[in-house]
Amino acid sequence: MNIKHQTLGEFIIENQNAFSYSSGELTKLLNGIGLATKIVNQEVNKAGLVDLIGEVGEINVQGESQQKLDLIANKTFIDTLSKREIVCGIASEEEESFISINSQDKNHQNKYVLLIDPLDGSSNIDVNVSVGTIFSIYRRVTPVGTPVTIDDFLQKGRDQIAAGYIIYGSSTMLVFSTGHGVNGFTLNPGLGTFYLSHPNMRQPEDGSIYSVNDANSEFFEQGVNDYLSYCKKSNGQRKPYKARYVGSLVADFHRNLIKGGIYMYPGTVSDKNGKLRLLYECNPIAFLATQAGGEASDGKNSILDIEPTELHQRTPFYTGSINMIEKLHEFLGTK
Ligand code: AHM
Ligand code: MG
Repeated sequence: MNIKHQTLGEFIIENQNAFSYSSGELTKLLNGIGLATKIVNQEVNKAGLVDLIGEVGEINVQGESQQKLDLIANKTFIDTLSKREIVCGIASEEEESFISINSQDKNHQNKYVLLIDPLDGSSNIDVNVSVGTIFSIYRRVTPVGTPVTIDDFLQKGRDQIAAGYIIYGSSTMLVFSTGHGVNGFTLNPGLGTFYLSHPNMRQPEDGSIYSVNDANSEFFEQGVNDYLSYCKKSNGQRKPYKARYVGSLVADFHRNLIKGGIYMYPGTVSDKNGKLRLLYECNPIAFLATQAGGEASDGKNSILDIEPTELHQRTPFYTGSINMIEKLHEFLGTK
């Protein structure tokens, strides 16, 4: 088959045997995510047309104001996946606690839990800049047929079965990995079909883009600022790196994945663990980065080795081209 014409559905069926613990369940789950994505995509695209923009006024569990599309995306993913009984539990960045699905039904044999940031970078919605969805899938650690517990969600990133993101950008793309490389699919909006457009994505080992909220630099540790000065300096071999930061992790990561670069959200003096959530944002992106030949760390260790202790835990986050992360670690003294 000509790879250019392969649909998401065909790709999933063709690669089913490569999925860990394959039983058709992960296939259903990925198809369910694809379906929910198309619904959310329609809403995101309509945002400028109808009165969907603006804050609802509610404050989410992180203490941030939620916008309508956050709520719509959250509900769409939860409804689509729970009604189809594809997963046994869902944890969302927008929900205080995890949701147990059909926990009373002893016949409910589903093995997977989903962790999701339904709409990341949502402050960009009302200015028409790309936003994204990030998801992470684990095999439950408690017995099937029993209610899920917090232990099913507090797993190390290294134990992810699959992870991915959707970028609602100039095109809508679904990028995911089941532990056998990273593949990207682009939505044909006319047909409502995802096509394999970026097979076997690899992050260049070197890059010349750095993505960070530079305005916070007075609060960064010295090593981070020394690395930033290094990025901004030319030398005999190269020009200064390019600064690119739109404030949507998915968009900034996607660019750096394709072109080569580094994304940073360091801790600050007051917020030692930075802003990003380990389970909903950092682990899935770290899984993809390493599957594509890149790296992700908290400044010392691999993100994927962190033992989570709470659902909404935050961590400093650095991800990108492997040689750039290594250079950063030199400046941080953690090489
Ligand atoms: P959110 O989950 O509230 O959308 O926040 C996460 C986002 C990331 O997508 C982005 O990289 C970062 O926050 C931007 O934060 P800042 O505005 O502090 O630079
Ligand atoms: Mg987020």
